[in-house]
Amino acid sequence: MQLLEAPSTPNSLESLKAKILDRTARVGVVGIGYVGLPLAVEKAKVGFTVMGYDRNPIRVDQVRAGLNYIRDVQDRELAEMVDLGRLNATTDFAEIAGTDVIVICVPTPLTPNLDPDISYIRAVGELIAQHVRPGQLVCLESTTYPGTTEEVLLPLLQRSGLRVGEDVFLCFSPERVDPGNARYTTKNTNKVVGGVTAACLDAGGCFYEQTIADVLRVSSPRVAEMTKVFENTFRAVNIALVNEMTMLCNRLGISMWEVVDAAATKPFGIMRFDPGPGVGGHCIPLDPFYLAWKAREYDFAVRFIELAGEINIGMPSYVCDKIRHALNDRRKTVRDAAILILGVAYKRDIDDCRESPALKIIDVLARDGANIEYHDPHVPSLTDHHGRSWHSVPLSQETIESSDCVVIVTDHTNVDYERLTKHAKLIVDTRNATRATRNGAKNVVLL
Ligand code: SAJ
Repeated sequence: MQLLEAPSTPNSLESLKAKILDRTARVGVVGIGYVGLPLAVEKAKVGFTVMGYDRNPIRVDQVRAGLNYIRDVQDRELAEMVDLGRLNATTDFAEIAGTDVIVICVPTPLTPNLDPDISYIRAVGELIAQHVRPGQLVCLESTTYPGTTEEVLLPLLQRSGLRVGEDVFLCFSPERVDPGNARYTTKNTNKVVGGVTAACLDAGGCFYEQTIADVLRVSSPRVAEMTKVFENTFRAVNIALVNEMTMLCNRLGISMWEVVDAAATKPFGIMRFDPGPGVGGHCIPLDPFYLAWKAREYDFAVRFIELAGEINIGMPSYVCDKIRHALNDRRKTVRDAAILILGVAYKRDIDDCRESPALKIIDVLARDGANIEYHDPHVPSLTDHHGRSWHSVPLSQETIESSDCVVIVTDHTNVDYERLTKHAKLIVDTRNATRATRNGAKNVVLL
């Protein structure tokens, strides 16, 4: 779809850009989570006055008190922005309705049958539409299927009678946050932005260029939406490929871990992915299904997405089979076995358990009658899918030695794998975390 060519009224676009350039533009961020809070702090740091909006009063109170709750945000920077009066938060949408730039960073989950749930986007769109005024820029950042901005948000804004591209401006710019990545942050990860009209794109590009050096302006919101879901589909498919190759290599008596290391020496034409116990987080397991859902509307089956999902979703069960066979080889059953799950976060060195494979592995082992404990230095406690509370146990010598099987599900760096390898009866290592310490030990079984 080509950009609509509605000419913008010079005063609205130019005055908005002038406010952005001289930092008098007030910014509203809807959703101050792992995407919204880093964005809010970065905008405040370059001089904007930012108001975060969230339905969660705890988050709002923490921001107001200058207390950080997102690991990728520097505590000191958030506190400083709050002290300077550049960053605030509210649970009252009316307090951000009048801002000049509204950035939407709300969740885009899936329904139980893997259909997109854009109810959060729609709800915010309705709120914005009730308050929208001339001169505003609305940017959607939530990962979603191509078409959401123009099919869902655009009609809502147009309901106000304002002309999108003349009075009010609408863009899509995907978030590219990699939780726990210290090298690439909201500040230095280049940005893609697509506008409903040329003027929308001009306003959106101008806004993001105030905090990010490399902003790529694309021809439409759909291109920007598709870019994001393609990026995450690329990851999901390649993770599934390495997982499927691991299952094959197990039958061939080949270590896929050694194959991955060897293949990674090729300086071109390949990108490293590692086998794992499954795919967690709130992006990779979900986003590709947004694209698959939209494709079905066009009678198109994205078979890679379906197959990758099938393989990745099946990995926790594969891990449980590995555990079952490893115990069986030692004349033990899963039933009544003392099993320690080491690492429950969905990936290393973070504290997020959403969609974590560990939770699925715990479900299966508990159903089979195992006595389960977990240790995760980043996750002191958690509530599983059944509402049951768990608490991380200390990784003591006694805990290690008394476990019939230690399952490394997340390879946090701050764990003593040498001590673990030395004292555990049996380790099922789904992350090759013991590569430097097992030295041919017979008590370690790799995925
Ligand atoms: N995983 C593997 N093998 C791999 C890579 C990942 O098993 O080789 C697993 C991880 O353990 C984890 C899951 O897949 O359980 C997802 O890991 P991830 O790092 O791909 O996903 P996220 O959700 O933490 O962050 C990703 C971003 N990560 C990277 O690009 C490295 C990026 O794709 C997106 O910006 C982000 O999702 C998002 O918000 O969409």
